[in-house]
Amino acid sequence: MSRDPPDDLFLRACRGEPVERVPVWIMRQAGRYLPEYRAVREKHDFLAMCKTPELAAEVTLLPVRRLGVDAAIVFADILLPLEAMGAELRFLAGEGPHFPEPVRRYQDLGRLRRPDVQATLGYVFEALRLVRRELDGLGPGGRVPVIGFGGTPWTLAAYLVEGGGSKQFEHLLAWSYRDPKGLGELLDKVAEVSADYLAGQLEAGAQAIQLFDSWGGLLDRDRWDTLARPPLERVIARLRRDRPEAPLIYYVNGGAHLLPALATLPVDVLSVDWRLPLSEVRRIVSPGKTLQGNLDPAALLAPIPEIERRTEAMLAEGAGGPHVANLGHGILKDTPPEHAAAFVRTVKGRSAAEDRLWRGRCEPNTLRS
Ligand code: 1CP
Repeated sequence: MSRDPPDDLFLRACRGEPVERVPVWIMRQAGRYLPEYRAVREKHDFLAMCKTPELAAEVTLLPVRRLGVDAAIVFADILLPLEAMGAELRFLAGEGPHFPEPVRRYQDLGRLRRPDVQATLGYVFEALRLVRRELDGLGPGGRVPVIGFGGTPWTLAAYLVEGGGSKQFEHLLAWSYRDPKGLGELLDKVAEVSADYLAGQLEAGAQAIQLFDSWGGLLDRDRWDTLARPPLERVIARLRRDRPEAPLIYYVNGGAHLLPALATLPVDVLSVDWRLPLSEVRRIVSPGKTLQGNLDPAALLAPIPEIERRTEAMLAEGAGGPHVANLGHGILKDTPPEHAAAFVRTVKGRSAAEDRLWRGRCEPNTLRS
């Protein structure tokens, strides 16, 4: 049975099927650049928002209504399953995520458990169910699919070992050279829980999954293949087995040197940063692979005519095969929302007047009424 929604352009492009035009969405589209997001965020802390399904669903839908993107992405965070495994997680104002007790050595693995994901992360599943219900109620052009997501085992381990974000990731890299087998066990544990969590998201209604490998680019190609790939492939195999029809998207930041290895990763879509033009990525991977990306997020800080020009150039670069338009990394928090709208409008080939008309049809339809 097909679970595709009526506006399934994005899913068809992911699968490399024929499409009327290139679909578009924006990584971190529900975040801090939106005044509506900041208004909700003023009243609730970030983790509370993630853990309150009504709020998470409301925020998920903001960019669908405001920008007319072709997919929603559930409002959550890649680090939530690590908290469910027993690692205390805090989000410090202005500083991002923090694990006060990082996992730095083999002996620390005993502190991590394999949780029941329904009991510990069920709030994300509930948010997905609410999002699906709301999207089904929107008009034509708004009944778009919802993407679930998680971090790759390597990227999740990076945060858990460092205790948060980092410039050099020296604890992680030191462990990887000192005791690759021990670190491998951590990656396996994280992979197991990630697979349960992502399978749960698909079960709850996510129609595609994006795997964020934000720090995969720290590794050279051989070490990516031996350390990062095996646990990632186990996650992929589980999702393929459970729900073969759901497209899988793999995103890497700073990973141009990994492309020859990524060409053989069993995913539907390769999502890349802006550092190589899409035509060159295609030459390295394969002409038939769906590519996602890859406008430089900083380009959305340019004047609107320049955004339009660069977006057209990106579309031309991607035209050699299936393409989902997006940025090369998350949208920057100082991006004016009208600039994000210009990006989406340009991909859709719409005028500003048509864009306003569309938005008028997607009036909020509040969840808590
Ligand atoms: O309001 C706030 O202060 C919180 C900011 C914020 C938001 C809006 C964080 C903290 N996470 C999120 C949501 C989020 N995170 C989404 C929501 C859906 C969307 O609209 O796209 C997604 C997909 C993520 C994914 C995520 N979280 C990644 C992978 C993508 C990437 O940027 O490379 C990573 C690395 C994280 C960890 C994280 N969470 C938050 C921050 C600031 C960070 C980065 C920490 C760092 O490396 O310094």
